[in-house]
Amino acid sequence: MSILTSDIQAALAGQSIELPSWAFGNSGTRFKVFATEGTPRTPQEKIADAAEVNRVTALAPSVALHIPWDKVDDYAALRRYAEDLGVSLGTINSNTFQDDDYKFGALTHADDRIRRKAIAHHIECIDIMGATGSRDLKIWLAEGSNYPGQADMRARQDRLHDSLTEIYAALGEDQRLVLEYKFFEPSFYHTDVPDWGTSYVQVAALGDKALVCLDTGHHAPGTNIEFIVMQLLRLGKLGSFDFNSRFYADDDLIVGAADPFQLFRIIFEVIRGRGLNNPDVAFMLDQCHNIEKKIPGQIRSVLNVQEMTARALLVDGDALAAAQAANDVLAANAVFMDAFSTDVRPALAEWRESRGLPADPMAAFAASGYQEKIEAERVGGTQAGWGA
Ligand code: PSV
Ligand code: MN
Ligand code: MN
Repeated sequence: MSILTSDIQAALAGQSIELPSWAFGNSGTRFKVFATEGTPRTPQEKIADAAEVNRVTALAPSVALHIPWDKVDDYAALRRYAEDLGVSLGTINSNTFQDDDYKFGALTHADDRIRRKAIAHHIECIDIMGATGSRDLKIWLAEGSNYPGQADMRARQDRLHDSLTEIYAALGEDQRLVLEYKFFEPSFYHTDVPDWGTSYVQVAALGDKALVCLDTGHHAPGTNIEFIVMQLLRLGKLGSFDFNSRFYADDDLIVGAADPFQLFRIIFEVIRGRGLNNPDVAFMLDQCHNIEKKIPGQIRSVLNVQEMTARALLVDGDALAAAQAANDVLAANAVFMDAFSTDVRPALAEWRESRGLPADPMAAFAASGYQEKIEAERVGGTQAGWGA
């Protein structure tokens, strides 16, 4: 009998992870953007690549877009194109970080003309959401200051609130806004939305359709991220995840690559807080594949999430509760570690096959010939994105 009980299998079958369109484009470090052969030249080609990840895993049925990186004339047509490939268009990410006007801020800018321009961009994103059928607008702000005394931090919070209030008012009934925090970069002294507390305070002031986005790479080293996950779920304010992993800063590496145990702990709290397969909590990746091939990089990523989800579902909740109630520190920790230390890969492979999926999605993609085909076909031109 499989170690994956029918309840665990049902939970795994309900899992879906949104892929970022920009993971398929060329991206870079601050120093160099390496071109990868076969890189998409259009938003359509990025979506086609994302659909491949879903084809071999059944884990990734939607694709997030970044505006203006994925700007097209006809978003309804883009939606039909995606749906024909078996995926939907998901979160719309705004972008106020690549325009000279925003050197000193966008939604917090002291100059009303620039602030209005940034608000208008977000309202345009909401219009796009109507055409793409997207529910969520994700806002990450590259705003802050580099030197003490440079900016009136308090006035900027007030302007941020005013700007977000206008954007919030433009949301449709079934649309939401998620505000992403990041503790530093590109500003190094202060950031206007540096932490979950600030994001929470700002979204709580708006209403029920405004929530927090937690990007796993956006915390200081050593931060207990699963505690934040627990708290936001407890408050009903965790709207979405941007998954990735990091060794040093905002590395945007493959989720689960740097610290699989951290991913396990996060997913354990998601399960504990009833956030798994809860439509109110979106699971997204926010990654860049600078030196590895991008489609296999995304396949590896969703499989890592699936693997740690299976392990977290194996935690014996009754035994854990009993050990916690008895203050049996070592027994409680052992229950936790037993689940984390279980190799679920053979059971997952078997389960995938039983559902008509490849037991080894990485191998299935490699054997499909898709990578060779795009490398031969896509010559010339790169899509806008990081480094472009
Ligand atoms: C910022 O570092 C961020 O995490 C935001 O989510 C952006 O939209 C994204 O990266 C772009 O990769
Ligand atoms: Mn992010
Ligand atoms: Mn980031």
